[in-house]
Amino acid sequence: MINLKSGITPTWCPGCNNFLLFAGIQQAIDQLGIAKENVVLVFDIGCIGNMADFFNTYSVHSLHGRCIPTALGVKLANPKLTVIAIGGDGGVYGEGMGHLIAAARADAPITVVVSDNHLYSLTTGQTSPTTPKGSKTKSTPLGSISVPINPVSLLHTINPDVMVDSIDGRDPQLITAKLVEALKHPGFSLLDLQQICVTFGKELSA
Ligand SMILES: Cc1ncc(C[n+]2csc(CCOP(=O)(O)OP(=O)(O)O)c2C)c(N)n1
Ligand code: SF4
Ligand SMILES: [Mg+2]
Repeated sequence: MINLKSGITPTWCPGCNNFLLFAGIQQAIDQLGIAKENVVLVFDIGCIGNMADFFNTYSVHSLHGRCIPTALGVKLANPKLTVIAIGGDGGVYGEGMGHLIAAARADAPITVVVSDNHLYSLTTGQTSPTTPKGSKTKSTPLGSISVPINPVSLLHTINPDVMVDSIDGRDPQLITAKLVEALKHPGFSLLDLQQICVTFGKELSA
């Protein structure tokens, strides 16, 4: 199998679901036979963004909420590249929501992968756009008052042509299979991985 690891030991908490995504991205690239030099991974900020250090592919560790426009810039510069934007629910559905809508409207040919753990985890567990209503978090100690967004119905409303799926982010085989599907899709694709932050997610409502 192609070696895409930098050799730096991941700093995620033991049991963090991001380990599964890390393996899934490598397996999907390997299964598709994409040469390492033709892949660019663009990371957002957060626990998920720290994955930038653990790959030895061409990659960018961008700003919070800005993995999508950065990925689009890379794709525009060289359309032959396989460009994957990887971010969290806070980055993609919160600070980066405007960019997500613009990319979906344009059916931009990139793949976005969201580690959707329903929290701002790197900053120790504040509410995010997908936090279930009523959940007690560090920023909503009495329970979140907002309705969570549903990325699948939201994106299908914006553009029915985009490929969007929300799956169990704790199922390694499904992650790889769906990533392969998303990377084969010619237009915009988004894979939302439903995760649980094992450190800060214990009090989230079901
Ligand atoms: C522009 C900007 N705003 C805020 C922050 C602070 N910040 C760093 S990580 C983070 C939360 C990340 O949450 P998410 O995107 O869901 O990723 P996770 O840590 O859950 O993987 C925030 C608010 C920042 N680094 N940059
Ligand atoms: S705080 Fe949560 S999301 Fe961040 S590394 Fe730990 S388990 Fe993973
Ligand atoms: Mg998050």
